[in-house]
Amino acid sequence: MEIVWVSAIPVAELPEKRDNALYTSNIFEPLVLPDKSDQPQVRKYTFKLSSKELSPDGFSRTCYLVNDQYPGPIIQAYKGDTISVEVVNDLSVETAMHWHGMFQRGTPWYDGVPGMTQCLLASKSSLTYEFSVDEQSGTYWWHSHYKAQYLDGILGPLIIHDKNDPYVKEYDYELVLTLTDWYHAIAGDLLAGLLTPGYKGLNVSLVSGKGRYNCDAAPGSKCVKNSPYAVYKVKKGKKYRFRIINTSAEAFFALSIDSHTMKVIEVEGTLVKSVEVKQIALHVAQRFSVIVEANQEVGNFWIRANMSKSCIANNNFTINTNSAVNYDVRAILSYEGADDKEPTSSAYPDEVKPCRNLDSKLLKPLIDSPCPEKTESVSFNVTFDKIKNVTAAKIDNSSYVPTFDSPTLLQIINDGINVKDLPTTQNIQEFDNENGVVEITVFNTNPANHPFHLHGQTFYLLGEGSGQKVNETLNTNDPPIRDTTVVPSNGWSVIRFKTDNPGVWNFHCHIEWHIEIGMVKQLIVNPSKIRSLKVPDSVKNLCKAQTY
Ligand SMILES: *[C@@H]1O[C@H](CO)[C@@H](O)[C@H](O)[C@H]1NC(C)=O
Ligand SMILES: *[C@@H]1O[C@H](CO)[C@@H](O)[C@H](O)[C@H]1NC(C)=O
Ligand SMILES: *[C@@H]1O[C@H](CO)[C@@H](O)[C@H](O)[C@H]1NC(C)=O
Ligand SMILES: *[C@@H]1O[C@H](CO)[C@@H](O)[C@H](O)[C@H]1NC(C)=O
Ligand SMILES: *[C@@H]1O[C@H](CO)[C@@H](O)[C@H](O)[C@H]1NC(C)=O
Ligand SMILES: *[C@@H]1O[C@H](CO)[C@@H](O)[C@H](O)[C@H]1NC(C)=O
Ligand SMILES: *[C@@H]1O[C@H](CO)[C@@H](O)[C@H](O)[C@H]1NC(C)=O
Ligand SMILES: *[C@@H]1O[C@H](CO)[C@@H](O)[C@H](O)[C@H]1NC(C)=O
Ligand SMILES: [Cu+2]
Repeated sequence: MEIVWVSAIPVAELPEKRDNALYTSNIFEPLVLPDKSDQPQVRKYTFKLSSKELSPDGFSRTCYLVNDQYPGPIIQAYKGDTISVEVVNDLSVETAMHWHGMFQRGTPWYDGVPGMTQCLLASKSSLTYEFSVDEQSGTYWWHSHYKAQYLDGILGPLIIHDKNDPYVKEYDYELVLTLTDWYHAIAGDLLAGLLTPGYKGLNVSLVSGKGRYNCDAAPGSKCVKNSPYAVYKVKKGKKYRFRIINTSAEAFFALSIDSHTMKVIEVEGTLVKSVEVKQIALHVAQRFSVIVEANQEVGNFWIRANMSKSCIANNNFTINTNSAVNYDVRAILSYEGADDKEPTSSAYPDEVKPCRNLDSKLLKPLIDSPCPEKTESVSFNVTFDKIKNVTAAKIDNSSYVPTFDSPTLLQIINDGINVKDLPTTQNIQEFDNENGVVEITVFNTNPANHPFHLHGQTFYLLGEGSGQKVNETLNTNDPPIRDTTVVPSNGWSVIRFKTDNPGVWNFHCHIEWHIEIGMVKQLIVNPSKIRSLKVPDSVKNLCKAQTY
């Protein structure tokens, strides 16, 4: 075997020299942390979006890349800093950038959801997104929030360090690892295909942008065999904090490293009491930090990202899969001084349940955070249906239809519309109590699992179960705090959060195919407060410049 020390694609010439060059490390190298300064800093990045050929799994296709990198540049900042990213759209299509997990308190217009918080960023235009990260630290990511474009390459890690992180002494280096399913067609075409029965789309999976496609399955295509595995180099005796991000469209992953255990310390920005596991479960948009100690004999070990076939619903409602898909996705953990032979290490038996959250009982917040009493409750009922022969996803019998030319947030602020007057296809839920605590129960009446993600805040996950009735005791004492949770097939989940961050917050299933067919709710938090916010002209101007 050839272990290739994979280096990132060189950063293209940037419009001007900014922090990019300093912190956008090669994803396979330990993070180079930004300078620690006593004063909060503005961390400035420029993201140039362009269309390029790339073959991360050997198969060559057109991708949408940021600064010519896949995965895109790693944004890093310290808690308290301001992140400022100039997004320059050199694609021939529109886009919008979402900063996944950022609270955006006071800047809801930078959340990057077209139709809710901004108009689309037209081809050949730019927008600087600027937001502070005062209240949060941890492992996040950024991605396009338009037409599943992140599956074409527009995504990357976003790491907020905490100078007072209590775990910082327990590891020597930090590494970032991303997991994704990968397709050989532009996502926009896949979306169209989704509505065509029997379409076969999913091809392979990637660990940190590297995978291996069986080129024999695609005769006549531009495909190079034995594409190199992703390789993470470690030194014997050292400890590594792996920041793991599931950036896939649909696939569920069970991740393990042969012969090594993983000490989980963070889930989606919240530190947890450390717990040792052999395998972690990652649904769409979920993130973990784990500490891995390089405590074995010098050698090479498989990193296994087992993609569970059973969780990829092979039906008309999702993307279909085919038998040539490689579900056994691998990368390599290679000790310094090891030979260049392929690992011969063997896998642990499965520890996690396919398609489900990692057991919530394992994820106790490090700082005691009992859940506040609720002030109101709502429930959402998720179903699939057909509208004019086309599959639609519905919440409470209504499929969300975005209004790209008049985002809800701007309608409320600029036009002073009454939220209640919005059409039913806007799937609005209003919460106008700034001291409120809302409890949402999501009922899922179909056999697919739905990883629901809430923008603008984290939530307490009080419980989840089977059936159409909440029949288990909810945990209000020490529930996990997350921003994404899997609503189980034919089951329910109960979450709670404080309605103290004014904005229009997207609450949606993160399976791209389900978003696009309407599995979305707009939570309008404190509309009376929203009206007094001042939208920057740069954001308003996007709507004036609309050409679509
Ligand atoms: C790979 O993807 C292409 C394009 O989506 C599809 O036509 C093809 O059937 C897939 N093939 C395999 C073997 O996965
Ligand atoms: C992560 O995994 C789940 C499957 O559990 C998948 O549906 C989801 O889309 C993946 N992607 C992200 C971004 O988390
Ligand atoms: C899925 O599509 C096929 C082909 O059009 C159709 O025969 C079948 O009834 C559909 N199944 C469901 C559950 O809609
Ligand atoms: C891992 O993959 C195997 C083979 O596809 C499957 O049987 C098993 O259920 C998977 N494990 C998990 C936890 O998904
Ligand atoms: C959700 O909607 C479905 C279909 O209309 C219905 O059968 C089910 O009882 C509803 N569930 C709840 C909890 O309201
Ligand atoms: C819907 O699909 C059915 C069965 O394929 C077909 O007979 C009917 O004409 C279609 N209706 C519309 C409005 O396209
Ligand atoms: C769902 O809405 C449709 C109209 O869009 C209506 O005909 C139907 O009765 C509604 N179903 C339920 C369960 O409310
Ligand atoms: C709740 O209901 C589901 C579905 O009917 C059942 O599988 C589960 O065992 C029940 N749980 C309890 C605690 O009764
Ligand atoms: Cu879904």
